[in-house]
Amino acid sequence: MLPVTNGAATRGTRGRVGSNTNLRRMASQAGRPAAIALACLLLIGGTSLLLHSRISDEQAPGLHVVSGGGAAADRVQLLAEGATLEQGSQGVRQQQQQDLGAVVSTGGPLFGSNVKLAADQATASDAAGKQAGQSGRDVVAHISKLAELGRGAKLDAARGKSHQLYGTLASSFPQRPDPPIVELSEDELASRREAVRAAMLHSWRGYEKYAWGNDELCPVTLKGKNGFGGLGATMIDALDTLHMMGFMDEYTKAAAWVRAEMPLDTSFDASVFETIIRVVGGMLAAHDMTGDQWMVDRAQQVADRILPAYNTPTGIPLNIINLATQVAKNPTWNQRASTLSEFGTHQLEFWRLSESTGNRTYADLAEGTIRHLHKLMPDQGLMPLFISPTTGNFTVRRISFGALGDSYYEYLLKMWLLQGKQDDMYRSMWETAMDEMIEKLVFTSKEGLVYVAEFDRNLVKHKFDHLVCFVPGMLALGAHSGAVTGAKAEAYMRLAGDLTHTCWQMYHRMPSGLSPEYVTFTPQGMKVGAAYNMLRPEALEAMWYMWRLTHDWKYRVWAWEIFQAFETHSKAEAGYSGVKDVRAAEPVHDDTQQSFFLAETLKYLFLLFSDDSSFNMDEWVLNTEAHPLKVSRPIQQQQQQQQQHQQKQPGRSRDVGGMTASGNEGRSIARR
Ligand code: DMJ
Repeated sequence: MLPVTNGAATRGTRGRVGSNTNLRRMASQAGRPAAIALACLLLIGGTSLLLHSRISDEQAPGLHVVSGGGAAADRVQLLAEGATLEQGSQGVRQQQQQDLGAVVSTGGPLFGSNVKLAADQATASDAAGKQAGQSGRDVVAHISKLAELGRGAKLDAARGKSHQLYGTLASSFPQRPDPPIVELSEDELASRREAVRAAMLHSWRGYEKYAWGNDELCPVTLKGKNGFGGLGATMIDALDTLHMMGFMDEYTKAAAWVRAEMPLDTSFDASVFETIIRVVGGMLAAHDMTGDQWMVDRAQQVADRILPAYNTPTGIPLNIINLATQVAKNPTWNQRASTLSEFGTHQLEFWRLSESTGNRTYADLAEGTIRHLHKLMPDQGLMPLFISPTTGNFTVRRISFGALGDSYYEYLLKMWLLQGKQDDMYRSMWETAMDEMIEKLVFTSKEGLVYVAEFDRNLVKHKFDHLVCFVPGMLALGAHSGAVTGAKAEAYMRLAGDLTHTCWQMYHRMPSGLSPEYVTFTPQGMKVGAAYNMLRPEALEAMWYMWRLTHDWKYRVWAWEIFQAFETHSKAEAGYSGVKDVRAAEPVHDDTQQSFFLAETLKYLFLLFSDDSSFNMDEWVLNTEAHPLKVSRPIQQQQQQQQQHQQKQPGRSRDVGGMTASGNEGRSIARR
């Protein structure tokens, strides 16, 4: 067990969303001169419209899939930015801070929805706050109009290109009536769980029959493929879901493969991030659920092969490592920089591995990178996407809660939770980031959909990845767990609800009922960006957290509709497949069953139709691949709890903290 500090967590007080000070600050940021500057910027800004660019987060080594020709422009831009910043390396940090500061001050007026959100929180008696909010809204309304004109002009210019990229299928979809919200009986809930279990079994059987030991199943051509280092990503990703759902024979067979056959020395350039979240995380979760110590041993063997990636001048790890030769590198397309969402998503797994092995190395290495960011940008929450592992400085100014950025923010909150709320650095970095996100990147579309935009080279990009749908679950978890409290927690919950609604609309408005990979928001409304669907989990993740924390039945209704769309359009002869174009009423399969479909998508669906005792959110934390890890507690608290538990339950074999114990005794998750 790692030593843990016993000091009480201190709570940050800065930037309270609902406070009068903040209202006034927001309103003053929405000042007229800055607003006019921004409008001019938008009107005369660069001609390259990047709304359709996308670099995939699927880090098949060296294979950063680019979807859409716009990504070429994105790369050119990254290279140019990198070059410029390299030249001025001495002033990089200062420059970035100035730039961000400038953007904040000029970007203020556009953040109308944020001002509105803050204004809405003002109490009726708080006339000063209301007045400030109102004047902010007036300025915002004026400037938003100008900005929209600017965006409209650029969109017109880009329209021909967009049609080339995405064909002539309609890309904008009208609202459809919502389904009725009906509460379900226990029997109906049980039958929904059963339907999800059947989907899991269908996915698993396909993998077992045609792709055993491979990373993923090709469910149409009926074969396996390896994109994650050949460690059997699906096998390991599926372990805890099989266990939760009570498929014990299948679990046992898969676990035996992990123990005896998982190959560690295939010469394959593996993504460090994917290997940690899927393979190391999957085995640690299996350990935490069953107590099988050899799972930790296997996780450690894999982690040890990855550690050379940390041998850099700054300790910021490289993205890719060959598991056989242990030679690590970064991709060339981003100037050999390391990626925020990748090095920022090792912390949970490495912390838990250190706890389980008694070897601090893993936790210290992973934490070192976050401490580096904290030192580099002590007052800033939003972090750019790429950093040089050699200089330790950022190489771009791009900020995103989607691909390349997402799970860094998730892990700030979850590290605070996993460590038993002991280290306030993580919590306060998370709170600052959330406040900055709300202030700078949250918008409401013309049709009333709330979304989180991206930021790139002094411009806000009104692009919303399906990946960003993890944000509402994270906000709700933060509010529930006390990472923020009072009016701010309420504001976070409100935003979480609004964002979950947008994520739901991304499915509900499509002819197939499946969400595209990303949408853009234009003056004409929500439009499809990249039309494919990869069976991603984030919207269902949001719905699960929101169901659990509000008990509003609409989340179960929405989730069920999404599940039906998977059943209708994604189910293949063996397993489930992604689809190429969600705008088609009968979309074509892409022949890949992503391993996260078993780890995450089906797990969240199962939990959505299970009762609350199925998963204790205070005692378990899900990693970004939905693998449950056990929360650490201060040693005193652990001892007290053990004593109480033994007094109450003398016959019980083992406390696994409210989740599945092997054999499913007591408070089990693994019930139909
Ligand atoms: C998963 O591998 C993880 O959730 C990751 O954080 C993001 N991408 C996929 C799911 O979409």
